[in-house]
Amino acid sequence: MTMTRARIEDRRLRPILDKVESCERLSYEDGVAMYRSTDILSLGYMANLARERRHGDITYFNVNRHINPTDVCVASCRLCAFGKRAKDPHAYTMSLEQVWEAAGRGYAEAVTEFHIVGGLHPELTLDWFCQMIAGLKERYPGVHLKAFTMVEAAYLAKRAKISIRETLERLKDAGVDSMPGGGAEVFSERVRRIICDHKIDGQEWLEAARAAHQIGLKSNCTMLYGHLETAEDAADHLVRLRALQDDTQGFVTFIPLAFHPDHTALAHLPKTTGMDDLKQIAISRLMLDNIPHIKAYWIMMTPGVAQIAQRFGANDIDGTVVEEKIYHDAGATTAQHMRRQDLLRLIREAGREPVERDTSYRPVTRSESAFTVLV
Ligand code: V47
Repeated sequence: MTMTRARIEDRRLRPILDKVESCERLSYEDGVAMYRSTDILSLGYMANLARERRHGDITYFNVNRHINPTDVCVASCRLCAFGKRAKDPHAYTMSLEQVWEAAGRGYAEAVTEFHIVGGLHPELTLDWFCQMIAGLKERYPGVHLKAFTMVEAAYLAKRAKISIRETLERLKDAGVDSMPGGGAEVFSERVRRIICDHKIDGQEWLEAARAAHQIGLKSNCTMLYGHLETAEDAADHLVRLRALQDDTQGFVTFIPLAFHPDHTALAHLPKTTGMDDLKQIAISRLMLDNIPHIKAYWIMMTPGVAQIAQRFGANDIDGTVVEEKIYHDAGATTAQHMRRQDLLRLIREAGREPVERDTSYRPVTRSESAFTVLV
């Protein structure tokens, strides 16, 4: 037995280490065993091995802006504190001009990506969204438009009475460059019935992602954890994402999202702990051997945990995230954006080399003068 193997405290992880060392794919059962384990250092060791094999010391970040054109939503998912009924006096819907104006507010020169998601609005049409996208492209031609979750696209398709593929083609023609990973939650039907019963089911989410990838739209993928899911549900979710990725190679980044219960109908549930968050990052890296990037989203796991995650399997920390709303409505106490210099410090102090990237993970080089606008 090698020294490393002997140091693996949880004996059930030893055969998993053998597989990781020989680059062998882990099984669903391995996933369940890892979720059941509390041997966080061994999980971290293995995940770091896989991470450094692929990415060395690099940690990616980007300079992005979130735009949420509306929080009006016909679904009332118990997991969500963001969506509002149209009648709610606190609900908002931006006009096209307001979206275009919000996109350019501050730091516009530096932003390389707009991350655009919102509620399932009962009246805004596919044409309206295509106009919104085309208007953004016209005004900010150099900015990558990462827009609409699979859930939003499926809803627009249903309302327009056309296929998901045609809907995605229309959005792509209007200027959508790729899609974010939200709305996947956890694929387990049992859990979905409780936390988001108004949403498309797991199979439909995967089929929408397949259609996006088939027409050349890359996307991210996510899993919402820390609510009612079991170890089996979580391992199943990762295995299903991995199977689709084998077919399409369309997923770029996986982002595990910690459930924030405040102001939701599940407010009685406890928040995730540091152990949950780091375990989730490590297991994602180990199970998703065909998805290149694993993101520790600092907004949801706090900058401190996202930093440590860079040694537990993550190779991305998200970005400056100007004006995040979805997590802050659910009680996130992190800032709504982070200064570039603070991101750089977090990454460097984790012993990693920061690389600013665009949405396609191409390095972004900036002149010194450009840094001054990135406070
Ligand atoms: O789809 C909603 C989740 C997602 C809550 O692709 C909640 O680069 C926790 O998908 N507690 C939106 N989570 C965020 C998202 C995302 C974030 C960062 C980067 C990318 C990317 C995607 O947030 C929703 C849902 O899964 N969510 N409410 C809540 N109370």
